[in-house]
This record gives sequence, structure tokens and C-alpha cells, in this order.
Amino acid sequence: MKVSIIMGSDSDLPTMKDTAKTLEEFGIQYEIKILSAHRTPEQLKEYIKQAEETGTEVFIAAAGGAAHLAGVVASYTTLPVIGVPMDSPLMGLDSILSMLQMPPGIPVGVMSKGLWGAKNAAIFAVQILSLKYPELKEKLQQYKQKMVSNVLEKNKDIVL
Ligand code: RP5
Repeated sequence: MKVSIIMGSDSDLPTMKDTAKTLEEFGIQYEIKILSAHRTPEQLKEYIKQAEETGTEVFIAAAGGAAHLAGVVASYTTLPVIGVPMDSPLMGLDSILSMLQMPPGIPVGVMSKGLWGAKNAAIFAVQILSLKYPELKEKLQQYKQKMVSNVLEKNKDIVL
């Protein structure tokens, strides 16, 4: 199982490190590419083909501003594409809207903006992969159980 994380710029990397770290927690292999829908369109197209041939099962695409990357990736593949809108000078609203408003027929699963989305993209990718790999379903259940324990633990020492 393999996830391809594509980001439009190395300036997205500090945010998208969380995606990689979370995939590692679940033992998922991944590769990271910096490729832009606008700056390197030909290389992007070429990479998507190559990633599919070498076993990618889910794409995660992160971009900011006029964030067309995830949509362009989706236009070249039938695999699921998860989009992560990056922050921008317009508070990421431009990134969210350009990633979200895909025309009918070319869906992108868009996450929250920034770090929240970076983490959720990994978890969502694991959920997709768990349909094929049952051991991941078990790991997801453990992950949720840990969240429950962590929240309940916080009730023990509430200090005002
Ligand atoms: C997008 O433009 C990138 O994904 C990044 O979020 C934004 C700015 O890129 P840089 O100018 O920092 O390279 O394509």
C-alpha cells in the first residue's frame, strides 16, 4: 500500500510533515513530491502516471492560493484524491474554494485548511486503504480508542 503526497511548493512542506508523520504511525509507505499544477504541469502529469504504475493507491495533494493541484491530479487518475488547502495571504479561503468547487465528475475529498487538514488527510487515506487492508481497520479502532482515553484523562485534573 502506498500513498503519494504531492505539494505545490516546498513552502507547503512544514505543514505537510504532519501527513507524513501520521501515515508513519499507521505503518503506511508514502512518497513526497513537490510538483505544481501551474509551474510544472508536464512533470506532474508524468509523475501521476508513474505513481500509478508503481503502486500508489491514494493521492494526497496540498496547495495554496489558486489551488488547482488536487483537481488536476484528479483529472489524470481514477484513484481517490484527497486535497489539503494551504494557508495563503487570503487566509486560505482562496485555497479552500479553488480546491472544493470541483465540477461534476471530478471529485476531490477536501480536508480542513493547514495542519488540521494535513493530519486528517493521512487518517482519511488510512480509512480508504482499510477497505482493502483489514489490519488498518484495527489500527483505526485503536487510534479512536486512544483519543477517547486522552479526552477522558483531561477530566481528572481540571483546575480553575
Ligand atoms: C502554491 O502556491 C503552493 O502550493 C504554495 O502553497 C503557494 C505558494 O508557493 P511558493 O511561492 O511559496 O513556492 O502553488
